Amino acid sequence: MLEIEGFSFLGKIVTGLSLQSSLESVTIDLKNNYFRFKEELVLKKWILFAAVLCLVAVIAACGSNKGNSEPTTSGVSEPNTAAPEVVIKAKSWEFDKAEYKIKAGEPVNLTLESNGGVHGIDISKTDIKIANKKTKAVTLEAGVYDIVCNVPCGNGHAKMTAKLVVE
Ligand SMILES: [Cu+2]
Repeated sequence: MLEIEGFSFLGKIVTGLSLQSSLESVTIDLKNNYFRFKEELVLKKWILFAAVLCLVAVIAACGSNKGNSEPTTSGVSEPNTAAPEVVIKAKSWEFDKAEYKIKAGEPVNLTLESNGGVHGIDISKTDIKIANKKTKAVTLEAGVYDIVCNVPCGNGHAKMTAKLVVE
């Protein structure tokens, strides 16, 4: 009896030990897995980080490319002999056309001729101003701009507007 009990006691110890060792191995396994999991997570974070960096670089590159490929924005310079000329005729209180058309991204000599009254023009969305009997070479991006008289010229001054269609 005693011996059997001893055996069973031993057996319990043995079982307990093997249980403990198997628990240990499970713990170690879990630990290893946990660390592996953690490593993977760190690796994934780095991959994600690298991917985001690449994306940012690509977007930045696209942005700067776009900036470079765009035609020179609203440039104004002295008359360019090679450029076509568009004459805007003004009188009190109207321009000779409701709409003037020019090409986008290419210099055009814009001339203001006032016949009757003193007028000048501002081109909206730009800082281009042309005084009477003056010519300026302008290069504009596609769009519709307003031409307005910039000289207080009397009753109809506010009505002196026209469109500059750049396409
Ligand atoms: Cu005016």
